[in-house]
Amino acid sequence: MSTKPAARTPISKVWEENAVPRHRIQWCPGCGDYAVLNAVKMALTRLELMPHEVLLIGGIGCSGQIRNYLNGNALHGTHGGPLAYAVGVTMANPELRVIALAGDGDTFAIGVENFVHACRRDPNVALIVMDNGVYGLTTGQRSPTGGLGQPQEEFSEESPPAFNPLRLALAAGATFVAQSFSGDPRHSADVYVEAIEHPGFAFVNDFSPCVTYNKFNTYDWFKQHVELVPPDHDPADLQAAFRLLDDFEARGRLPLGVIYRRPRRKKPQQRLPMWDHELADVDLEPMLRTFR
Ligand SMILES: Cc1ncc(C[n+]2csc(CCOP(=O)(O)OP(=O)(O)O)c2C)c(N)n1
Ligand code: SF4
Repeated sequence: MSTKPAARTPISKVWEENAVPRHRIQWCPGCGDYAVLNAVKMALTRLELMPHEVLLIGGIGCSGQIRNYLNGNALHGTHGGPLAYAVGVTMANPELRVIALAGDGDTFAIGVENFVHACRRDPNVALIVMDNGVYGLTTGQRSPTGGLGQPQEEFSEESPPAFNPLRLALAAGATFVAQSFSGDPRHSADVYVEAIEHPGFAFVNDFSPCVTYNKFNTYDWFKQHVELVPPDHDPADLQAAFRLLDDFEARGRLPLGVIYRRPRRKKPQQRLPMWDHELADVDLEPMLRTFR
């Protein structure tokens, strides 16, 4: 028998590999979510986090599948629920890096109240939204961010104007607001690193084209409309963040990068007492005996 200690898999290898073989990934070829997957892997590798230090929480949707393909501990929540679970987990265990990975329908339609209250409560959670403007999994119904960039003199009940998640996040009190694009996963990874390191609620809206159901907001369309946040933008200035959004909107452009970041004003988070006493002091033997 070898006396050599078992070699530990280096962190870079842990995250590099998919948790399932490639043929079991269910996304359509070309879906933007592949680039989000790669960018998340790059970010976690760069942060040198081990899988047990991270909890990945997915919602229901094509986007929610992402947590099945990553090697970390994961929880598959309900549609609209990833942030609710994420807030609960971080209250119970503030040591964990909690990352919610959600769809735009998930976050800005059914889950919008969770989004607004996460912005104002500032939990230590990073949220990455895979924004494709449609409900991909249920075959392409229009989501709140649907219609982005389409001229609309008038609108109907079914097709109201596109919702702007960055403005809502800023108005609701989020302490980190950023945007990225699946066509540039290296830039996305840079943004995710900052989001995951942010001590508070960090929201990243990642444009992740649905190649099957959104034939307007394609990769080419995004390439023509995205533009990096200028280097002289001061992300610590809330009014400057709103001005930046006004300026980009007036020019028909979509900003990529960190739009707003401010230190949290919140008192250090306390671990919620889940039991009257610590489990370490409880004799579990009598209970376990009943199962033997
Ligand atoms: C409570 C509830 N309502 C509706 C559904 C049906 N449903 C499943 S996924 C989905 C929308 C998915 O769209 P989105 O969140 O944008 O994610 P995508 O599939 O585009 O990544 C809906 C409406 C559900 N599973 N649960
Ligand atoms: S339906 Fe759209 S969002 Fe879903 S996997 Fe296919 S391309 Fe991606």
